[in-house]
This record gives sequence, structure tokens and C-alpha cells, in this order.
Amino acid sequence: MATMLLCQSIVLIFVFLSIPAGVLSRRGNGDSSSDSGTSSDSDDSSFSGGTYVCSDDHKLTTTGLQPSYYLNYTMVAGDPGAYTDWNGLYFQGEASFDYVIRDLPTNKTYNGTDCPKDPGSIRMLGIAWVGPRTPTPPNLHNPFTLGFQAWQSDNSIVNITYSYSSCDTDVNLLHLKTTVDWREYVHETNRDVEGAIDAVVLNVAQAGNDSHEVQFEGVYDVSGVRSTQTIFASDGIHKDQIHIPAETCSTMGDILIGWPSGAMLNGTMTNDTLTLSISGTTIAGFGDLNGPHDEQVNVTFSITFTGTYDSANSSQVLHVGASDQSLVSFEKATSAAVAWASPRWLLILSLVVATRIAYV
Ligand SMILES: *[C@@H]1O[C@H](CO)[C@@H](O)[C@H](O)[C@H]1NC(C)=O
Ligand SMILES: *[C@@H]1O[C@H](CO)[C@@H](O)[C@H](O)[C@H]1NC(C)=O
Ligand SMILES: *[C@@H]1O[C@H](CO)[C@@H](O)[C@H](O)[C@H]1NC(C)=O
Ligand SMILES: *[C@@H]1O[C@H](CO)[C@@H](O)[C@H](O)[C@H]1NC(C)=O
Ligand SMILES: *[C@@H]1O[C@H](CO)[C@@H](O)[C@H](O)[C@H]1NC(C)=O
Ligand SMILES: *[C@@H]1O[C@H](CO)[C@@H](O)[C@H](O)[C@H]1NC(C)=O
Ligand SMILES: *[C@@H]1O[C@H](CO)[C@@H](O)[C@H](O)[C@H]1NC(C)=O
Ligand SMILES: *[C@@H]1O[C@H](CO)[C@@H](O)[C@H](O)[C@H]1NC(C)=O
Ligand SMILES: CC(=O)N[C@H]1CO[C@H](CO)[C@@H](O)[C@@H]1O
Repeated sequence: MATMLLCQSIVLIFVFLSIPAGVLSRRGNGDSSSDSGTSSDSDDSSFSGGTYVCSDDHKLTTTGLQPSYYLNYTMVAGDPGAYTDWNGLYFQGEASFDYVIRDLPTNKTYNGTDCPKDPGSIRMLGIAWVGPRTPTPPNLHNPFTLGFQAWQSDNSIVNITYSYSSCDTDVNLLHLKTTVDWREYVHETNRDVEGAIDAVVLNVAQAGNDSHEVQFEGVYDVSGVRSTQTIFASDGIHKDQIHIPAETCSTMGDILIGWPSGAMLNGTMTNDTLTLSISGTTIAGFGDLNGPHDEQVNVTFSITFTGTYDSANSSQVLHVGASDQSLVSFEKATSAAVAWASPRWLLILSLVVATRIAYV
């Protein structure tokens, strides 16, 4: 227990150290994580002074859903849009984020927070990616990797792409992968070392009587990672987090839940539906423009998501219970409707298109 708390505070410290860039930009462009239309902010946001203007193209970024080592398997040299067996597939849908914030016992130097005492609920839209396990790294055992991101929105699912703010670098309230990977610089050898662990060791089984549905569950736990500090501080990893928006506790800033060790993750999956549930209780800190506060709160959260297969953006389909030994297998989508390109290729493509538009 003591070890866990220690790890949690280490994680918290590094959340503080590694997140401010995102928090800064969040504050820099105001309330844009909410697209509910209650704010009169225009889509074109600007820094005070007007030196920087972000024009929101609502481009939904999903590249961070895959651990970075997937690039070793999904990028074909010279043919970035080529199909590979590790592309996986996407589910999109609605999500809900329910939480209760409790103050910790106060003392002489600490008067508590101005957080609401009533339970809160945030409606979100989200995207999940599911892909087959890659041959390396060899220490991973989950039969599939799951990545999930969700952001606050009142939009309907048909408007999911538009609901995403590309200007808000902190737009995702939730961004988690069942595998955490990192690249770490080792002084002694003057080299980068790559690593990955199954942050959630998934228990996968057939769901009840239905051989075309699996259920999975596990506990998010990165406490076994050797040098949590270096890794958490290293690039990219800090994106794995849950946070409650800054407006929640008026002046306190975002409530940051870094790697949510101890959180329960479970769900069900068929070839066209994914349900996901993530719940936990943690001591979380705050982050805002003025840096970390001393204050911490006890947050109990429960996130649920129901997504349907996104055939427009997936090059693979899922087979559940169809094959002999494995409950879950991945195959190339045969549908002619699949207009697929790898996310990176889409990005390049969209930049090209954007450049063209700019020159027309
Ligand atoms: C008072 O609470 C703050 C915030 O939780 C904590 O950092 C500090 O150590 C506490 N002081 C004492 C004397 O317990
Ligand atoms: C806590 O409240 C007391 C009484 O209102 C005040 O004197 C003190 O400055 C406050 N402490 C902090 C850290 O805000
Ligand atoms: C990915 O490719 C790089 C460069 O070839 C290699 O060093 C690294 O070990 C690979 N990682 C995995 C997980 O396969
Ligand atoms: C899509 O979302 C944007 C931004 O919230 C909104 O302005 C637009 O009306 C929505 N379109 C539809 C069809 O709902
Ligand atoms: C399995 O199906 C049978 C017959 O349809 C039903 O009686 C039984 O309750 C089901 N069991 C479960 C665990 O759903
Ligand atoms: C997941 O866990 C929650 C409670 O944490 C439970 O209500 C739900 O039924 C579980 N879902 C599955 C598919 O096991
Ligand atoms: C899912 O499987 C069912 C048959 O079990 C099939 O009718 C349906 O088309 C499949 N959906 C996808 C997206 O492949
Ligand atoms: C948070 O508060 C709940 C309810 O009081 C309690 O059960 C839980 O143990 C607390 N969590 C932590 C990490 O202290
Ligand atoms: C995340 C993503 O790439 N979404 C795309 C899915 O497909 C539709 C239709 O082609 C695009 O508009 C989205 O941008």
C-alpha cells in the first residue's frame, strides 16, 4: 500500500512536470474543449495580444491511440497507405464521464478546495482503436491492444469529426491505452531504450452464451515499471491521462489523473460493437497556468462508452469466436466502401489538400 501511494505521488509529480504545455495551450484558447455552443468563442482562437491564431480545422487526430511501436509494423516503406495485418479497426460512439470529488481532511496550511460536492457528469464523444498484438516487444501478452480517447461534446455522433477541436491540445478528457510504451534515454550508454508493458493485463473470455461476443477485464497498473519518473517525463507518455476540465473547481485548474493505477477496465466486444467501462478512485492534483497547487482531492470516476464499428476509417474487421483457438482475430476488410489510408498518410494528404486550398 505504501509503495502504491509512493508511486501515485511520483506519478502526480510528473503529471505536474510534464503536462503544463498542454494546460497552457488549453488556457490559451479558452473554453474550447466544450463545443456545446454555450460559449460565444469563435472557432478561430487567439492568444492574448493576437500573436498566435489557431484556425480550427476540426481534424480528428487518432494517431495517439496506438503505441508507437506499431509504426514498425504498420508503416510500409515507400507506401505509407499500404494495408498491413496490424492496422486494427476503430469504433466510434458516445461516452459518459461521471465523477465525485471529495476534499481531503484540511489542516492549518490547507483550507480545502472550491470543488463542487455534487456528483458531476460529462457527456463525451469518443473513438476506440483495437489492434492485434504485434510480434515484438516480446514481453506483451494481451491478445489485442485497445486505445481510447474521448472529449467533451454535445454533438451527435454523425458530427463526430467536427466536434473535435484541433486547436485545443488538451481536448481529450480521456486518453488511455492498454499498453504503455516509452523511449528512454540512458546516459551510460548514450542510447535510447524502448520499452512497453501491458498497463492492463486483459482477461478475455467468451461472453455468456454468445460465441460472437467476448468480454474483457483487467486492472490498470503501471506500478511495476522500473523508472516511472523518466518514463512519465519522456515524450508522448504524458498523453495517457484522464482529466476533469478546469472550469469544474473554478480557479483550481484541471484535475489531473495521470496513469490511473488501480482503475478497473472492462467491456464487451463483437465485430460491430464495443462497450467499455473504466472506473476507479484516486488522489489527484491540479494543474493550471500558475503551475501545481498543493491541494489534492479524492476523485471517484466512472467512464462508460458504447461504440460501433467505423467502417469508413478501418481497414480491418474483427472476427469474434469464429476461428479455432483465438477468441478474437483480425482480417482485412473486404468491403469496397473502405476508403482507407493510414492516419499519417491522411495527415500528409490533408496538409497537401490544405496547402492546395490555401493557394487556390
Ligand atoms: C496539510 O495538507 C497539505 C495538503 O494536503 C499537506 O501537503 C501538508 O503536509 C499538511 N500539513 C500537515 C501538518 O499535516
Ligand atoms: C485558510 O483560512 C484561514 C481563515 O479563513 C485564513 O486565515 C488562511 O489564510 C487560509 N489559508 C490558506 C492557505 O488559504
Ligand atoms: C522498432 O524498430 C526499431 C528500428 O528498427 C527497433 O530498434 C525497435 O526495436 C523496434 N521496436 C519494436 C517494438 O519492434
Ligand atoms: C456540427 O458541430 C458544429 C460545432 O458544434 C455545429 O456548429 C454544427 O451545427 C454541427 N452540425 C450538425 C449537423 O449537427
Ligand atoms: C444460455 O442459453 C440457454 C438457452 O438459450 C439459457 O437457458 C441459459 O440461461 C443461457 N445461459 C446464459 C449464461 O446466458
Ligand atoms: C464492468 O464493471 C462494472 C462495474 O465496475 C459492471 O457494472 C459492468 O457490468 C461490468 N461490465 C462487464 C462487461 O463486465
Ligand atoms: C458481424 O457479423 C455478423 C454475423 O455474425 C454480420 O452479419 C455482420 O455483417 C458483421 N459486421 C461487420 C462489421 O463485419
Ligand atoms: C476516496 O474516498 C472514498 C470515499 O470516502 C474512499 O472509499 C477511498 O478510499 C478514497 N480513495 C483514496 C485513494 O483515498
Ligand atoms: C479519425 C478519422 O480519420 N476520421 C475520418 C473517418 O472517415 C470520415 C469519412 O471519410 C472522415 O471524414 C473522418 O475524418
